[in-house]
Amino acid sequence: LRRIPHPPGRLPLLGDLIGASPRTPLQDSMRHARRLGPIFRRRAFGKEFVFAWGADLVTDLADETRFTKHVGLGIANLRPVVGDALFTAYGHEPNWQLAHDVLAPGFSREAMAAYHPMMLEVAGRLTGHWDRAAADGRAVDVPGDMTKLTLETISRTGFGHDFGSFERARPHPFVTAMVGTLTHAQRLNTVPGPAVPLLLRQASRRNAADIAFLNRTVDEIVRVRRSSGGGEGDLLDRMLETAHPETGERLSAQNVRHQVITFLVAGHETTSGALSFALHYLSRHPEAAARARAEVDRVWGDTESPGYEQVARLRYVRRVLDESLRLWPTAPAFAREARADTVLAGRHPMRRGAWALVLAAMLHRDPAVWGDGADRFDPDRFEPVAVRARPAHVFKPFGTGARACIGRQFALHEATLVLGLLLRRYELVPDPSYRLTVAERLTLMPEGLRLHVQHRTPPA
Ligand code: MNH
Repeated sequence: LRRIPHPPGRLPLLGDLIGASPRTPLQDSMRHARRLGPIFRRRAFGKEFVFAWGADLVTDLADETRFTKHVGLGIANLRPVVGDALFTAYGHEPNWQLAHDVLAPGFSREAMAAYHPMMLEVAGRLTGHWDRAAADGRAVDVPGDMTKLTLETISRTGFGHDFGSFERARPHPFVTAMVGTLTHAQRLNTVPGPAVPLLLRQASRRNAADIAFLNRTVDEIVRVRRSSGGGEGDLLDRMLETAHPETGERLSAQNVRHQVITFLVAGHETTSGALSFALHYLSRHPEAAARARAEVDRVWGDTESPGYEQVARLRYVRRVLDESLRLWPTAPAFAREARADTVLAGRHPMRRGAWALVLAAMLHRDPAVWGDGADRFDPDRFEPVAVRARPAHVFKPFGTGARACIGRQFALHEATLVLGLLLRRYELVPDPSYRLTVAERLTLMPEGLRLHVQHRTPPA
């Protein structure tokens, strides 16, 4: 790793990552950030990592002419799982542009409107499940249930596959294997490379088994689709059948496998966390929940199934979601590297290929932008006037530039729809003794969050 030179004394050099908690690297970094300021370094295993979160620094790093996505750390650790699929591809790999161009139409407005009925159907499974919990007076497992919901949503809309998550008492083995590989990728960052075979031998073996399971699951999904002669134009059809509009090139079988795993994982884990944090905040902020509920009642009336257009009109619900993603961006960091020798924010020289990790979770709390009460939940920060008054690059839950999230609209539509449905149907009763604890496995999740749900009106 090349260094960012710095004025002496301005960037304190920290000790090791060893001794830091391997289970919460992001929250560790947030603590350091608060102490050390908008740019800082940490050393680990003779390597040095630069972290940036000040709004002016991130604004500069968002300049696509000088910086681009860096594939490193946790993302590079996922290459054995998903190779050069969209999320993990190096910028120079031809499969990035190919897959991006072939798959982007799968996230157009029209495509999204076509997924909507399926999203509603999956949400119906969730409310069925919560209705039973409400009837029995049982608390619901929020992250567990949101993960079932978002996995079913992406697998059915994207791949025509039903994991049967709501019919299972335990998570589907695909989820267990996925969590295993994510956790492993994160842990690899906390062990020096040469020591991996020694320290993580068993873990590596388990990881290999997890990868094999993911592959088998996906191969079966592809086999079923091929034997059925094609679906109705979902993501899997695009992957299998669509040629690049200009070059006529197609994704290879191995690349399709990697893309399917990527979309199943990227397409549900982060959305599940976003929904879970939003439900936590709604349960703790009855005034926000009341405003959101009033909006749902006004916009949806008592239609059984709100239409595609009626979801985008839930402006306040969307602000609740944005505010939750501000406080806990469920993909909490992304890395940017210099395309050529440059000077970051006019102060820090960077060589070509040098990179910095952007801590979105801290950018979203920079007091220079968000004020002193930046740790407070307040959806009004996302009122249009307030958004217009802020600089462009201070809210980055979906990353930035060409490599920003391809599934952003999908996630926002799904999450807004589900929050609307849940708010309309239930009162969310928090457990007063619950203290928000954030679990990390590359993505963030409120650990152990349970809520009691009660019907707002007696079910018909
Ligand atoms: Mn998503 C990239 C956050 C939902 C598929 N996603 C990214 C990045 C962030 C991100 C941040 C950029 C990472 C980087 O720069 O290294 N994504 C989210 C969040 C949600 C989310 C916070 C939900 C909330 N993502 C989704 C959904 C899908 C998806 C839903 C698919 C249906 N995301 C992707 C893919 C990429 C990506 C694919 C890689 C895009 C690329 O590099 O071209």
